[in-house]
Amino acid sequence: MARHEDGTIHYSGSTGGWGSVRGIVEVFGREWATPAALETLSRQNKPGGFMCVSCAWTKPADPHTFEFCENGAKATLWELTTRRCTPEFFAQHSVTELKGWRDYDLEQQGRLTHPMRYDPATDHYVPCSWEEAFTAIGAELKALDPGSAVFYASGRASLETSYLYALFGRVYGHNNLPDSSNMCHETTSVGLKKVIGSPVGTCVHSDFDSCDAIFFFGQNTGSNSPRFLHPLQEAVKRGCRIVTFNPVREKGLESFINPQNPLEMLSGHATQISCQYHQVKAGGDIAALIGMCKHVLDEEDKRFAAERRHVIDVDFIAQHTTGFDEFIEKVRATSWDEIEAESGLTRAALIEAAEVYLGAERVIGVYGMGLTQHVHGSQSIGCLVNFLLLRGNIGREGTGVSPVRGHSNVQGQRTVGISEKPELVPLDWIADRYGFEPPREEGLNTVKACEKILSGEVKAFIGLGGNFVRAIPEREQMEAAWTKMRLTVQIATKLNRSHLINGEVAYLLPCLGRTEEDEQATGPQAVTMEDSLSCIHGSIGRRTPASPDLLSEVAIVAGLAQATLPPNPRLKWAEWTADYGLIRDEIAAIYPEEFHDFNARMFTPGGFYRGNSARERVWKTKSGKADFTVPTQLSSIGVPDAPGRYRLITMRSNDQFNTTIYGYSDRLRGIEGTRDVLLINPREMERAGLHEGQRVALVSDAGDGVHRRVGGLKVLPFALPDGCLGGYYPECNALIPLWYHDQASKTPAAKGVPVRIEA
Ligand SMILES: Nc1nc2c(c(=O)[nH]1)N[C@H]1C(S)=C(S)[C@@H](COP(=O)(O)OP(=O)(O)OC[C@H]3O[C@@H](n4cnc5c(=O)[nH]c(N)nc54)[C@H](O)[C@@H]3O)O[C@H]1N2
Ligand SMILES: Nc1nc2c(c(=O)[nH]1)N[C@H]1C(S)=C(S)[C@@H](COP(=O)(O)OP(=O)(O)OC[C@H]3O[C@@H](n4cnc5c(=O)[nH]c(N)nc54)[C@H](O)[C@@H]3O)O[C@H]1N2
Ligand SMILES: [Mo]
Repeated sequence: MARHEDGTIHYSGSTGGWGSVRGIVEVFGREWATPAALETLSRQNKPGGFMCVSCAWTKPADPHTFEFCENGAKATLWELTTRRCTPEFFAQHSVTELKGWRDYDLEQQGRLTHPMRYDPATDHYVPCSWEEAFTAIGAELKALDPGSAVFYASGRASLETSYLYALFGRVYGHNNLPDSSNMCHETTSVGLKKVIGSPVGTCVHSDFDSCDAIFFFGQNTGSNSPRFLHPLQEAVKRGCRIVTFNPVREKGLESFINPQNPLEMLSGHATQISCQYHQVKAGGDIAALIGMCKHVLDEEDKRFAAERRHVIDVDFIAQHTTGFDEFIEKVRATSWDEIEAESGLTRAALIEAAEVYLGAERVIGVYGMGLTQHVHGSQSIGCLVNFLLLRGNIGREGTGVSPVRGHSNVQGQRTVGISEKPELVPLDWIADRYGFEPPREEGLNTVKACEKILSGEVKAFIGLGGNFVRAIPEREQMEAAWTKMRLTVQIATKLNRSHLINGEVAYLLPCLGRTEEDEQATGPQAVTMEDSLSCIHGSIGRRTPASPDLLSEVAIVAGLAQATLPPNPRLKWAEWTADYGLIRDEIAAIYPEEFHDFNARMFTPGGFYRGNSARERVWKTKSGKADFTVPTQLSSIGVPDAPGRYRLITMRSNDQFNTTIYGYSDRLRGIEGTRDVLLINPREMERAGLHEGQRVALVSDAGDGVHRRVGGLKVLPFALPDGCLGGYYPECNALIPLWYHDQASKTPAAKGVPVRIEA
């Protein structure tokens, strides 16, 4: 374990490099290097190959020999594992027993092989036929009020599956279609849409080839979208400057050795990624952005007075924006003292950052969960947009705002209708095409679904992938309420905790993974997904399925729909299952602008771009312009500071994909062997009277009187700003109140959770 001078731990290597290769070997041993696995990996993220099941970063038209990263390889190998979780396994272990297992050990059992039904008499899962499962689930759904059922999607399933899933929900009679996006970039879908009229980022791949500066807020590229390090490295090499705001010094944003480059690997020569790294306080981004805007406006005043020259883009502001005057009034009225206190950064540091901005013709703003998972996350996004608008940095080549999405098709699921917000879906067209009246009232998002599960109003839950119970806040209350539901159905590849917290009637339906051959009546099928930069890619699995008893996600959704809905000749569930090209025709008919000639274009190298109005400076906002917005406060934290109260950041390690824990090595942060840790800086340790290695508990300090606690955490000195703590997601989710979420979008505020330490 490497140490800084002050005793804080860190990783002394670079991101990428040999460490990333060792990372794969450590998790998969020799299993990873079999010819079949290597063959599969060599087709990852390439035209004609399959699209990675890990992150949503874009897949270039000219891929590397191995267009994958350490974590993409782990995700693929995780699906390719030779281990199987069979009916015999379930016969040996009761559900109650399995509830005591770690998340890691549950998924270690390997791929699910048979459809299973929960048998309450024995407390075991028992095998059943697909026919039996569909019929029973259909009968349950038919007996319920459709408004009391929730159809969740986790962001991985293809556009084809997602389209059918949303259609199934609407014909059945609800818009209760929450998505993992509700815990993730919903803040973007709502916050960015409000100010620039686009719910997704405006950048395309070539923007990263021509930008002069990138401002990075709360996105951990090295662990969560490592392939993005390649364009970043290339950008730095041609002189682009990267300025990072993150409470944690994430290794990937510091330095990178490209594992695909033999010279770099042998020489150990790393590229320094960020030229400035600002350890902003958790929730301090609004203040940091206002500080930088303040310096830009000061310079505008100075240089205009001295040289009659503008540093802000006055023409763009006049022609394309609203709200500028109110915004600058707010900026001028905000003192540097307040900015320093709320951001935890000095005026000098913020001026240094703003100088990079002023020196750059073309600037991109990148962000991730560090902005979205806060109570005032939408306002942080608004402020990032304010900052970019000042110099016309949206809607020009080499500029833009670029949220980095999570799951490999999470953005696409929203594009093709998985949404609880009816106004985002062309319901009239759907009504017309299929001859039914779709529900028009707003459906339940994740937080609202949880509220109604707690109150008993939601009686059925279907999960298209994911591990909902583990991913949401308020773990204890939610787990208790979950078992009161009448019906729970989980469509999954591997066993996880959500499968063990089941309703009265419960089914576990195992599906094909994306790497596997999907053979249907008309032959092998391909599927499609949309990446973070709005490009659509075809994907073909070629591996032999993990078990002959698996069905594809399309077949499962269609099977459930057929068993539930009255016959309607326009809903061709069987034909669609036989030929996914017909589903793509349906998508093209409902979304012609984005998906015309879908079948012909799906294998375009690099994907086909579905377009973005804001990129063209067409603003689909209420005002018809891009809106400057005035934040209502400088901190994005939802409860005021108090003595002994800390802001807990729930983090992902380099050895996990969301709730899937690959192993216990967070190599890039130097944390090894355990995830039960509390990260805290040495000054705060001293103030709190803690010593390294001591076991402590975190308790909720949200002021609502509810007792929430996570114990057994080992104190580790770590370079964090004062007042901030670090812990892992999902272990710390029990500490997040359900009501603690972004004000505009209800995205749980997992990055600024109010807690106290109990020694
Ligand atoms: N290997 C791997 N890849 C993944 C995932 C995974 O779990 N593992 N998950 C996928 C999913 S679904 C998603 S959404 C993405 C998530 O990818 P990211 O958006 O990177 O999400 P996180 O790792 O949760 O946290 C992001 C960063 O925000 C920083 N941060 C915390 N609070 C603040 C703050 O107040 N301000 C600022 N500026 N920064 C802050 C944290 O230190 C961290 O570096 O990754 C996707 N890719
Ligand atoms: N505290 C805290 N909480 C968070 C976050 C945080 O940063 N902090 N992040 C939030 C975010 S960004 C997200 S996206 C959510 C994630 O929430 P989810 O998307 O619900 O969770 P995952 O862990 O991605 O789901 C993993 C499971 O998906 C199943 N699976 C894997 N591949 C497939 C497949 O191809 N098909 C099907 N049907 N199933 C499959 C496997 O059974 C696996 O166990 O968590 C959120 N919760
Ligand atoms: Mo996510």
